[in-house]
Amino acid sequence: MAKQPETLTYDASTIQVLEGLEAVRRRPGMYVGGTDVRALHHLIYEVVDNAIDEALAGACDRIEVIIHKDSSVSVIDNGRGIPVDIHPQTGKPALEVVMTTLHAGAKFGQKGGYKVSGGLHGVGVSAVNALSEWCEVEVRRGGKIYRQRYERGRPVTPVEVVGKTKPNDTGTRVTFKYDPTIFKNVDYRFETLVQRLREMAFVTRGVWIRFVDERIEREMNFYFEGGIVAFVRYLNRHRSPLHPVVYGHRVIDDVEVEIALQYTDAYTESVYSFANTIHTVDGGTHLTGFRSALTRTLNDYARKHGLLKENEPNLTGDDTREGLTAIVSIKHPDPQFESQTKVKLMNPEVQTYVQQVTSETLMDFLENNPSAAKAIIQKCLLSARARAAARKARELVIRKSALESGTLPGKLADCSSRDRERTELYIVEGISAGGSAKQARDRHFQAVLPLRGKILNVEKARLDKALNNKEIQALITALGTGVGEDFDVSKLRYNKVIIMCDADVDGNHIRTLLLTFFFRYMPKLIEEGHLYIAQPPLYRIEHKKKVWYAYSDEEKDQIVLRLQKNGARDGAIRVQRYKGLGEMNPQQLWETTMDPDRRTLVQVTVEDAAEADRMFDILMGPAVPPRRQFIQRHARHVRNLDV
Ligand code: 0RA
Repeated sequence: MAKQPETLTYDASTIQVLEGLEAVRRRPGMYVGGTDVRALHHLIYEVVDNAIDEALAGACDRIEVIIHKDSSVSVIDNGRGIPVDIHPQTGKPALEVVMTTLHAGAKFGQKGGYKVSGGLHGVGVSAVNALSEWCEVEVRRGGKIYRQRYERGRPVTPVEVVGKTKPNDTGTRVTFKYDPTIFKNVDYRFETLVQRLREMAFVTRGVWIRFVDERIEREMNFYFEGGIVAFVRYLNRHRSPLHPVVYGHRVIDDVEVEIALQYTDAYTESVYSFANTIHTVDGGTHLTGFRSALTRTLNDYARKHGLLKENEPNLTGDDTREGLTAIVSIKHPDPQFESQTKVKLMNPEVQTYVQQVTSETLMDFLENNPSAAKAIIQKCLLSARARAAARKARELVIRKSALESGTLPGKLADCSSRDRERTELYIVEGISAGGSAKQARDRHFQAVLPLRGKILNVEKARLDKALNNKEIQALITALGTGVGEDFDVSKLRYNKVIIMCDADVDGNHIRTLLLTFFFRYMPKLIEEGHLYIAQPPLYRIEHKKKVWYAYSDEEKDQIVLRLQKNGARDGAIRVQRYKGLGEMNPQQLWETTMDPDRRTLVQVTVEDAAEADRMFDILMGPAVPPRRQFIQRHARHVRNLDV
């Protein structure tokens, strides 16, 4: 059947072939990704890929891989067998062309319904041949057994008929010994091959792969009727699944898409993607499509069924991957890989296809299995919360180290005394009020830290935002205590920390924010009675050059009534309502709000930590009345504290 020349003649096509194989030997990196142990294994994968291609074409259901004692390898399949008839363009047997010509693999047999191929862009088995010290191929086809031998890629025998077999016994046996002058100091690893061959068996349902390592006399057999569903079950064999494996399968535009997924109570993600049975280690468009569909579908379902409340943010990709085990496997007639080593799939259309299959399959499962759906969503929510907590803790650590620099903030007008029993820090809202306070204070024992009100004056400012705020950071540094777990009250630089804000809405907000901050990050400061709220007067009452201050409406009414009883004319009593600290001159500010002999301070107290936690919600909640109640209930008025 095949032409059998007496001697091997070197014609033009032969020279081309030799140049091609020489190129592979000179630059193995371009064809198998190098000369290391990974590339060495690649030789086996390349031949097995060809056999798997036969399986994908429905022509093969049995593959054997045998590592012999001398580290030569046989890959045996029961596919159609490499064609042996004369190839018209070269006048040579197809077998020789396939084994010696680059890009002559799958493309060659396209007419034979050879649609899907994992082969290396058709570089294929000829590259393995080129990198082998010797190689022998035996083909069973058309009732005959053919054989050819090669050394370093060159044929050293013609394609010969070496025997007979039954017409329906077809297949290929490739035996090769890697070239030790190219692959130095390396050898095959049993475990690496076991893993890869197992994967291939999983994603090629119904193929039996037998693996024998004669060097160590070990044998493994892989056959998975369940395909990738069995793969997911296998990966989860030591974990506790939350539901049965979800499986989807569809062919869209000649691209076969298969997905299988299952959540367990674990925290790790085990998602593997395959393209034409090749494990795409770096993922690609199929994996991207799967992930985006997964997150979107879970969010859609969770919203629709009220498992995610309106005020809760969407689950993120990270949230939906914890505890997830999944296989995404696609088979494409023309796969585009990022590199020769086939680790990342690039075909853009595949993303949409996988998205479609994943969304439909998963939504269908969720709608029909509400209790499993609930378990999955709850698992995702739990991981979202854990992630948020971890992030906060991390940010706090970063912030803490930034705050431990020890240099006092520039805006702080410190006091001269270091007598911790007497010193006070006024935290003042607004730059102008801060200026007045600096002039009004007794600089011997009173320090002033102005805070830019506008920055903090965000309605319901988030606490973590506040912690990132430069103003709050200045405050922490000024106090000297550190924050959170590292808070050390013995390092507190002042005996009294006094919040001084306007008595208006803005002042209320900033006070609430500061209180919340202290509750959360410096509860000890409150427990040990160091935190106070200054009480600027609401009214100034003047009569005949004499001045009174009132801190409430009732107090104002009482003063006015007393003056009237003493015969004061209405026109002679001047009542001024203070809208803010800025309306007072330094002298007035001193007399009314800062002079220890005349001021009113509200001491903030907290009974216990549990109580403080509840208060946090009250303080940060949107409703104003409970917040006001809180401040009234947990603060006690102490007039003339130092008297
Ligand atoms: C070219 C064309 C066909 C099959 C193969 C090569 C082939 C290569 C290898 C390598 C190892 N095992 C293999 N099995 C097949 C198509 C054959 C046809 O159409 O009949």
